[in-house]
Amino acid sequence: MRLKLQFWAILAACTLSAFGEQPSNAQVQEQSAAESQQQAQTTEEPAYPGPVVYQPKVVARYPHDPAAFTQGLLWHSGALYESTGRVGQSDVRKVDLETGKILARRPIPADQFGEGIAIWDDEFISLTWQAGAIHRWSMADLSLIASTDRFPFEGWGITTVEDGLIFSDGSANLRVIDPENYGVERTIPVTLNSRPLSQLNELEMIDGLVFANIWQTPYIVAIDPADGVVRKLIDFRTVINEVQATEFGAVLNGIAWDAENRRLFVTGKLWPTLFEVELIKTDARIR
Ligand SMILES: [Ca+2]
Repeated sequence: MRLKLQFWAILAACTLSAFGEQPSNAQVQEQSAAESQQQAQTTEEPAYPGPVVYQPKVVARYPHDPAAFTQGLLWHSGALYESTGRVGQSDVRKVDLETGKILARRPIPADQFGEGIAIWDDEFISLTWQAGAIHRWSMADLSLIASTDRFPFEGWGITTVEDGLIFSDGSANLRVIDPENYGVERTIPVTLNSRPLSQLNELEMIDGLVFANIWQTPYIVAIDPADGVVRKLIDFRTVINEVQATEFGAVLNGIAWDAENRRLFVTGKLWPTLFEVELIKTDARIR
């Protein structure tokens, strides 16, 4: 009998596993892999419609401010730019990769909860969670250029696409917005194996796919913005186990891409480490 792995069951188990309460999920996956291998030898496998599953290989570790409640992360011109959350503690900052030192920092208004950050032209654009506020910051010195408080969505993650900005709001929809007036130009329902995938959080555009942290899980997915289908799923449990975060909110969150040198960086909220990783393709399947 085929053992079907239900993604949400895995997700629930993995979420617990990330906090050290549920050690058995890896065994479940191993059993599934063994069974599917055995099955492949005896029956005709239909074409696999799901995402290709990857494991991260850590190639470098850098210090990360353990007080940074990371909500947005990007790489630009030799430095990391990060936006952080929590009311009264939110800011945008320029960070030196090698040392983790904060090179410049600007506070987000104290009554707002900072969220994602993205580039548009020579500015950074940052979201807030429930304040309806979007801020524009100078690329030169992070000074505040303009703000609006009329954005009609929750702000979670944001990244840059060719025709605008794309943001998440915790739902299973990504939206492309006009970088000037923030009007919605296109809505992209996101699906994993034909099921809506919600909790989309921090974003990064990499080689034509929108990478997204799935909040409170050990997974980053890569979404095709043309149809919203998840093409890749990266399982970060090994990295999360290394970090051994104990605080409830200290989850994997933060993806940055150095396109010039093809380096992928990930970190988490309140994590002391930022990881440079390569993605290793596996035979694992999500059903
Ligand atoms: Ca990002």
